[in-house]
This record gives sequence, structure tokens and C-alpha cells, in this order.
Amino acid sequence: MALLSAAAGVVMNNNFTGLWFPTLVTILIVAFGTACKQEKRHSFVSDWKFALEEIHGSVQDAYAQKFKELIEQRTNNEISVTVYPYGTLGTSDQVTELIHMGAIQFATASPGHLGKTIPELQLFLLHFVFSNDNVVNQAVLGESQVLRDYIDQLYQHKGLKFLALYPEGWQVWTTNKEIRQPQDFAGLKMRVMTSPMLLRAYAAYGANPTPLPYSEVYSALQLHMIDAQVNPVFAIEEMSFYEVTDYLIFPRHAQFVTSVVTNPHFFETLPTDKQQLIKEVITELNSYIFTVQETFNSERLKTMQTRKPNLQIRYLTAAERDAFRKASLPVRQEYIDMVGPRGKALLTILLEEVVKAEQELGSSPNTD
Ligand code: 6CS
Repeated sequence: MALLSAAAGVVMNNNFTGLWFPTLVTILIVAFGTACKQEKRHSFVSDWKFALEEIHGSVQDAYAQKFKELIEQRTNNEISVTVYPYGTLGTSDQVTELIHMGAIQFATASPGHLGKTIPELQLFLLHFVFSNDNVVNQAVLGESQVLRDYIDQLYQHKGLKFLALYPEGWQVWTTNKEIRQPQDFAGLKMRVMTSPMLLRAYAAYGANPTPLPYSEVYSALQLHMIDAQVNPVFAIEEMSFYEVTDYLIFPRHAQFVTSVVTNPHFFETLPTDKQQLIKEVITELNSYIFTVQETFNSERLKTMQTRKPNLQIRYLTAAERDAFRKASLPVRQEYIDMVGPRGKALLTILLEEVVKAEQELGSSPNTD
């Protein structure tokens, strides 16, 4: 509109009276074209908000920053992406609600929290269902079409659009006492994320699982309201959990899995080229983020060792892991009981896909 009034102004002040009509037509055509282009440009949101469940410098932050870089570069800045680290827009549950309402466009949503809303997703919280080889896990989470189609449907039913699943690293226990066998968990107050299956998973070892939001874990450890927590190495370092625990124990029982979601209406009303761009970038980020999590997890282990030389680091042996594996098996049935036939189908798919990928990639089977 501003352009149209400017055009009218130019014509009114035009001294070349003989030329006024063709000039007016030309200006109006250009102005109309520009207005249409602007209209088209603004018919979809062009500042995309991407909210995280992790702080600045985390694996999820690296993912979102790369997403921002690629989207802005490939649209010549027609689209801008703003990344909101954990805490700026609320807890994981609140961020998922913002996506659902369409107030933001992208978010990470981990099964550890989203499992309350989509119970089937708690599949990824079961212990000893993944391969020992994390390259296999990445391939299954990122490429298994049968798994992705299933997940896609589940998200759709809850008003979310599923974009990606990726591993952030092995889950590691930080505790105030050494744990080498399930019995060592007896009565231990173990902080877990808020999905119910995690309570079952740690109750199976005899622990006293306590769900808490991420932001409350440090002070709960410091005040001895809890005795232990579980997270990947990079998170233990950046959230300083190692400062308030004595042991870092590697059982390789589970991966930290997260997902990337968008709002379905936002996505479906985007022009096809933008939808395509999102899919393309998400696919590229799959291998990018895998390398990032490997680097972050190995570098930050060294950082913690340097900062706290008396931090006790333990790697469970094959026999010790096996005792945990056996204790964890009844929880699979609890998952099926909680979720129903869809859960059983999903568990079968995941276990089969892991074996298939291990064979394809030439990895050793999921046992020690
Ligand atoms: O433990 C948690 O709640 C959080 N941990 C990580 C590594 N990412 C997000 C999640 O909310």
C-alpha cells in the first residue's frame, strides 16, 4: 500500500504532463507486482522460532544453529531462524504445547518427556534395546522408513509433525555411590525425566525413581534430595551435575534419543519449495549431529576429568551389563501392557531394525 500511495504521489507531481498516463500505468504495474510479491512473501511466517530442551552449547543447540545457518543461507535470508535455548520459553512440556498451538515453528521434544503425551514413544526409554554400535542406532533412528512412518502417524494423532529422530549419546549414571549390579540401586533416589516408563525402568533395578524437570536436577543433587541422575556426558558437563556427584558410570544400557517437531498447519501451508528445503536440511543434519554428539561427549569427558581429578569413572563389564539386561527384560512387557498392541508392534520393529542394520553395517550383535 505504501508503494501504491508513493506511486500516486509521483504521478501527481509529474511535470511531464504528456507522459503521465503511460507513467502511471507502468508505476502501477510495478507497484502492484511488488505488492503481490510482498503479499506472497508474508503469506507464511518468515521468522521461524526453534525452541530447545537444552542450554546454549548443547547438542540440540548445535543442531538448531546448523539448521538456522543452512535455512538462512539457502533462502538468501528470506527466512530467519531464532533459536531459543532451554529455559527461555519454558520446560520441555511447555515448549511442545507452544508448537501444538502454532506459537513457535520448531522444537526438540525428547521421548523422556513427550512419552507422557505419546506413550508409544517410551520405546526409546527401554533399556538394552539398542545396538552396542551407535552408528547402527543412528542409522535406525535416522533412516528406518518403517519406524519413521509409525512415529509419523503417532505424532500426527497428537497434532504434531514429526521431522527427525537422533541419538545424543549413551546415557551415563552420575551417583554418590558405586553401582555395578542391580542390587546396588536398592532404595537409591534416582532422578529421571518425566515419562512414566522411566519410573518402571529404574524400579526394576530396585531404585526409587524421582521424576524432575531438567532445571531442578543440580540443586536436588546438591541438597541430597536425590542420590543420582542419568544423562549423556555432554549434558552432565554443561549442567555441572558431576560437581555434585562422585561417580560417573557407563552401563551403555540406553541412548539419549530426541526428536524434532514442527506445527502441522505451519508446515502444510508453506510453499512446496520451503517444505522441500526443510526436508533436505533435516536429512543433512542427520550425519552432522551424529559427529557433533560424538565430539561433545568425548571432549567433555576429558574436561570433567581435568576439572575434577577425583571423579570416579567406571565402565561396567560385559557380565555386569548382562545382569542389568536381565533385570530390565520384564519392563518390555510392562511397556506393552501400558501402551497396548501398537507398543508391541513398535518394539518388534525396533529390535528387528537394529538386527538388520547391524548385519548391513557389519556390526557385532547386541550382546557383549
Ligand atoms: O534430562 C533431561 O531432562 C534433559 N536431558 C537432555 C540431555 N536433554 C533434554 C532433556 O530434557
